[in-house]
Amino acid sequence: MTVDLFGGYDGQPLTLQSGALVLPRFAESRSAALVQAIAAVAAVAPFRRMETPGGFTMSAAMTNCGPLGWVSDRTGYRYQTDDPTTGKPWPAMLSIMRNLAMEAAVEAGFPGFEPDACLVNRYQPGARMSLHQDRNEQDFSQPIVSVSLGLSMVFLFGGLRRQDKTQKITLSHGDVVVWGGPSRLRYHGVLALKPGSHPQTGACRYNLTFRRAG
Ligand code: MD3
Ligand code: FE
Repeated sequence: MTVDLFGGYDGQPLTLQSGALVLPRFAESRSAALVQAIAAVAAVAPFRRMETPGGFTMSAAMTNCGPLGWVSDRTGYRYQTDDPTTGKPWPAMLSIMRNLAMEAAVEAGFPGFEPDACLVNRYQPGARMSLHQDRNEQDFSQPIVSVSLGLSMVFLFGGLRRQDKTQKITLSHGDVVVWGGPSRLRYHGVLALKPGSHPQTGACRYNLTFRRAG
């Protein structure tokens, strides 16, 4: 896709591996509104650092919006309709978020994608995410769409086994990636965020991941 001068998106899609498509700066023209939407979500469902089943506290802070939200605690990983911190349903997925995810999925050849969960990760300096698979969702034929905002971070993209070789990719403000097909279950993670400052997000990076969880 090419959009006019003011639409913003000018990057050429880049295939990392079969099913994994980077849309450089696809979200850039909407980034200020997306950062505002994150603040609105966090005003209802605050960012929190979740505990893992193994008893560690994750270094990234998280919240969710949409009908389902991803949670982790000592009993495991799952999606649920209510925020365990507030006892209330997760806030709605704002249309600016959902529309972006659906448009990116169309670009990548997944026209039926209708996300029911948006996990919002917030990384401050030193925060990271170790190599893992996303497999708490019901239907692996549906992709995951990720949106990076703020500071850049080095992303690790591996194979279907934890020990497979990983590829390093820098993901920057406004970049969108669609992870589907044969890449849907690849291992992935992010290296520790380096200190810095971004005009829209300050000292952090946000990552939105849109999922069809239920
Ligand atoms: C590849 N988040 O929330 S986004 C996660 O930057 C997660 O916050 C990272 O991994 C972040 O689960 C990476 C990129 C991403 C998301 C989901 C994937 C890559 C993926 C699912 C399958 C394969
Ligand atoms: Fe993941």
